Parts: sequence; structure tokens; C-alpha cells
Amino acid sequence: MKFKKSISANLIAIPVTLMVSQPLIAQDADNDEETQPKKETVELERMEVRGEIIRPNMTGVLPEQGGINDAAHLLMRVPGANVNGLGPLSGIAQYRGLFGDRVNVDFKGMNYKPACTNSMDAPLSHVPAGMTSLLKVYRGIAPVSSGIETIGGAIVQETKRPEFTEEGEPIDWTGKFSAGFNSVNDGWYGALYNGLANENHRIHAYGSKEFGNHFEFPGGANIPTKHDREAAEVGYGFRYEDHVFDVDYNYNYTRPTGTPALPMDITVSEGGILTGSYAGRINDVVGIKASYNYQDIRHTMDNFSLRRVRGNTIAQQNQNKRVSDNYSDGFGYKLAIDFPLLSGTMTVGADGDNANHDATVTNPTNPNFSIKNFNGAERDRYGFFSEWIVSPIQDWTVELGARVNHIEMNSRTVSSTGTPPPLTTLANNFNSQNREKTDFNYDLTGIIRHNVTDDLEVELGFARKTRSPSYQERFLWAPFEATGGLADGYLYIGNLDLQPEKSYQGELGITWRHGSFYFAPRAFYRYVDDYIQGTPGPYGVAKTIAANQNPNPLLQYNNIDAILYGTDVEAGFRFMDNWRVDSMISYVKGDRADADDNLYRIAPLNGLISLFYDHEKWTLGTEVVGYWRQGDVSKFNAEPKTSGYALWNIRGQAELYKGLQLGVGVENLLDKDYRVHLNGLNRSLNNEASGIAVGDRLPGIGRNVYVTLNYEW
Ligand SMILES: [Cu+2]
Repeated sequence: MKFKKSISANLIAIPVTLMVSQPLIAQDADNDEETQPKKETVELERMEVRGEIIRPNMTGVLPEQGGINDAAHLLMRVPGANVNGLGPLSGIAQYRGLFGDRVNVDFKGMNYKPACTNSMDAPLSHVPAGMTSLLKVYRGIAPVSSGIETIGGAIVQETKRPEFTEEGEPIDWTGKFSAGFNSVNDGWYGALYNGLANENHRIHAYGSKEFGNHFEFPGGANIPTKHDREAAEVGYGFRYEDHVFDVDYNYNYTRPTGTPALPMDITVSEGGILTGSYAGRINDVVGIKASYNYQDIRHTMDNFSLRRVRGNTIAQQNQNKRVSDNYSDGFGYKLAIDFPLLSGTMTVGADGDNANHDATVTNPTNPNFSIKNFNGAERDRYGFFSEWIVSPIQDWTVELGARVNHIEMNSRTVSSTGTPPPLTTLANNFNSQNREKTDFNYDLTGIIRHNVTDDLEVELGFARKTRSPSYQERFLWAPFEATGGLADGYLYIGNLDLQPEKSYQGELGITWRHGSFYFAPRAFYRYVDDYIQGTPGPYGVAKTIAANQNPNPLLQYNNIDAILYGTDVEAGFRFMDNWRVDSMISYVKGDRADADDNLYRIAPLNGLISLFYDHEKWTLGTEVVGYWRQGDVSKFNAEPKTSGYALWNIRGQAELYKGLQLGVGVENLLDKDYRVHLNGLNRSLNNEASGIAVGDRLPGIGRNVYVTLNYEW
């Protein structure tokens, strides 16, 4: 079948994961297949040990054994992808200049809904890097089946599961223990996985614990960036012939953890995701995948547990203390059926989710002060999609997708007590308006792939994608910084009249591999009609309230037009049997189309190049990560520019004993002092002692020596 051929032809080396042994990768690839009874052969070559393309257009990343706890930070190793790091465990996925709700994160068929109004518990933060077995990113245009709203791309996060044994084989016990230490924050982590399986049943349990102090940098410490998190997962699966059922429960308990880019820090984030899934084939012809999930998350943050609160006297400080309690709960489902159609494969499906958000703001020293920030803010999505992949003539593949989404939003009435009267006026205004909103959106994709030769594939794609406004963008009724983690220090108000975003995207990709060389450049151009962004305006009472709290002009979410374009490239080669060079480069430019401005929070031109020596029992290498200065900053919120920098890392790994791997490395070897453009602006008074004023860019981590130990059986 042409499609299968195209998969193996697309296996190229991705310099995304260092220090990972080949057997581990091969096993993860097996895991991935094993959940889909329809086997697709994915060949792994010796050279391709750093990652793989799981299907055309998809890149896989395995958790690195370096100093990473936050799974979102793995994205820094994917071309075009990056992370908005609000804190050590609060990374928001960014892909080609779009981030937050615009990038779909799939975990076991569900889309996690952060409880925090500022996304401190961003989707990738629910499962730690240590428990993530594979992070997959669709490069370029994400298929319509990959999520309900995928305007900015799609990411899949996976955890380990045992594989069913073959008929007649005994019970198989597999496990993995991993632990590590980072010197830059005296951080420790440990994770233990155990799985038992026979041919019909499988169970697994996972647990992890991680904690660390504030990150150091050459100017001092970035306070607060301490973190403390526990996570666990249990699961049971059952197989009968071609039918596999799985039930998993994934739980996260985050203790006080800093987010210096935001006005508050996490005090508790706690909750779980229950998923049930079925995958099967009927008569070896029709494939069915179905899943259901339920999530229930509680999140509390404050501005005084981990940082100093503003005020010269105790009384002033007490007056400024704030606690915010946030909740999100909801359920989701997905059904996808695939079958042969006109020599291709057709997939049709339905998916949806209902999410409810509540948030209050109180003052622990003043029981009369209470604000209902969000009350029953509801966002319900109902989608239907179809996707057809066909190879009409040899060496040509066509992928066509269509999706319709019906999105319903509503909010209960809000209130404020013990606050200045103008706030009550705003609450009454909000309550008197019609808050029930319905959007009908449709997405279309069309991709053509052509295998010009066995070594060269060319891809041309077009997509129309949509996104309805978030609950914050529609229902933020008073000036707050509850912005899904924008971290620009501005106060925002929502807009009930917002229209959904419509994106039109063109994509050109080339994958060339010849012998031990590979080269895979991609270019894209995107026009977003009704892109949602803050704009200043009169806004009456709200503006008066905002002016008393924040010198910056109040912003309201509005529809503008935006253009994003850029390129991302990965390339490398292997030489003299044991040496390899891998590199990647990412560039994106974001412009406002209807005014003279740049888009906010766009990653500067960045790249990575590495040189490694692979021995049978050990690997040693070095890499340089470079970020150009970012001068194309947004005017609407006076985004500061960032200087460029280069970091030098050294990494080594050795197999001490069968299955036992020791990793050692130094990141930022020269202890460079640098600022990370995507991390947002400092909001913590504690950082002033280290020369980082409120409103300054936050520092990147200083020199970090790490040690990791992994034992797999
Ligand atoms: Cu929060």
C-alpha cells in the first residue's frame, strides 16, 4: 500500500532527543502501535534513534534525561515549536507563533482544560516529563481528526502502558525506575512504573515525585520558581481478539510552585482525569476507536505564600493579599470509524466536550471582600469530522479533511462584595446582557504528498481552521489579569461580541534523505481573519477601575486580522560510523494585518546544532542552542525587546549494566546570563534583589549540572 511506503520513506532523524537509547525508542514505537490493533510497520534505523516521524507530517519527542521536569519544555526540541514558560511547571505550548487554546493538546483522546484562569496548570503540566513516554507534534497542518479546535496545531502526549503478550506466553512484568538531580535548583525527581500483562489483561501503575528550589542564574535566584509535584496513574486494559478496552486514571497533586511571570503562584493544583477507551477492528476491515473522559480539577493560587506582597506597612500588605480558587470540570468523548473507500481510507467521527469553569478572588484578611471572577463559565463543543487518505496514482498521496464544530458558551451571573461600587456596576452590566453565545465553525484541509524519488518527498497543503473565543476572552467582565497566561502585565476585559478566528494556511514541506544525510525544510504562510487580541479603547467605568490598579492602558479582547509566516528546518548527517550531527532552525514572523504592529510573544529566530559520538555502551556529545534577538515586538502592550544568546551544553550517557543507564551533563556550561523572550515579564518583588525589576524579562536558568539514573526491565 502506498501509504505505508510513504511512512517508512518519511522516517528521518529528528535531533530532538538526546541521551535516549535505541531500545527505549523502539519500544515506545511498539507501544504506540499496540494500542491500534491495525499494525503499521514503522521501521527504525540505527541513525534515527533521536526521534521518528510516526506518520507523514508528525514528529516524536521522547523525554530528555536532562534537567527537564515540565513536559512542555520538550517542545523546545521540535522544529517550529516552543514553550511559554510561566514557571517551572507551567509551560504553555507554542507552535509557529500561536499558543494556549490555539494549540490542541491530546492526552488519551482528551483535551485537558486548565482550572487556573491564567493556565498555571496548562495542558502539558498535568503529566510530568518523567511520566511522559512520548510527545508527538504534527508538523505543519494538523489533521481535522487530531482535535476539535486545531487552529495552531496539535500535540499528543502519551504515557507508558504494558503490551499484551502473544498467545501462550507467560505473564510479562515490565518496569522502569528513573531518578535525577539538577544542581541549578537542587531539584530531585523520581518516578516508578510497573506493568503486568498477559494475552488478555494488562494493568499498570505509575508514580512520580519531584521538587526543587528557586532556579539560580548569574545575577542571583529567580524567585519564586520553586516547585513540588506528585503525579500518579493506574490503568487496566482488556483484549478480546481484535478488541482492546482500557480504563486509566491519571492524578496530579501540585504543591506550592512559583510562576514569576504571573501576579500569583500555585498553592495547590489537584485533580484527576478518568479515561476509558476502546480500539478494535471488525472483519479486519472497519476500525473503530472510541473514548470517553472526565476531568475534575481544583486549583488555588495566591500572591503572598511564595513571594512578597506589595505594601510598606503590614496593614497595606494585608489589604493587597489575594487568594483565587479556581475549578474546572467536564467530560469529553470521541468516536472515529475508518474503512476503505475508493482505494483509500476514510475516517468519519464525532467528538465533543463540555467544560465548566468557576473562579473566585478573596482576601484572607478581609472576609467581606469577594469577587466571582467566573461563575459557571461554560464552553461546550460538538464536532463531526471526516478524513480521506488516498493514493490515486503511484507515489502520490492525497489527504482531505472536513470538520464542523458547534460551540455553545454561557455564563451565570457574577458578583462582587466588599469592593468599590464601580465593580458592582460592571457586574450588573454583565449580568444584564445576553451571555449565551453559539458559533458554527467549519475546518477544511487538503494535503498532497509526492514521492519524487525514493529519497525525496514534497508536500503541499492548504487548511482553513477555526477557533471560538475562550471563556476568558468572552466572559472576563471586569479588569483582571485572568488571561490564560498572557503574562504581559496588562489588565484585560472580555468581549461578548467576539467572533471566532478563521485561519487560512498554506504549507510547503520537503523531506530529503540520502544515505546518512537528511534535510527537511518547511515553509508556511497563514492569514488569520478575526484573530483575537487586546486593543485599547475608552471602556468607561472599567477604565477608571483599571487606572486605579495599573498604570498601563486597559485592553479589551477584540477581533483583528493577523498574518504569520515562517520556516522551520531540520537537517543532519552521520559520518565515520559513530559520529552524527543534527540541527534545527525555527523562524516565525507575526504581523497585525489591519494595523502597523507585530503580534505578541513570538519566538525569536532560534536553532540548535549538536555533535555526538555513539558507542555501543555510551554516548557523548555537545550542543549549541542559539536564540537571535527579538526586535519584532508588539506595540499594543509595549512588549520589551530581548537580546540574543547562545548556550553550550554537554551531555553523556553510559549503560552501566543491562538496562541501567547513567546520564550526566552540563547545561549552560558558560553560565551565561540571558533573558527568555517567551517566558513573560517579571511580576515578583522578590526578584528586585537580583536586579530583575517588575516588568523586566525573566532570566533563563544558569549553569546546571544534572545526573540521571534509569533502570528498565
Ligand atoms: Cu493559577
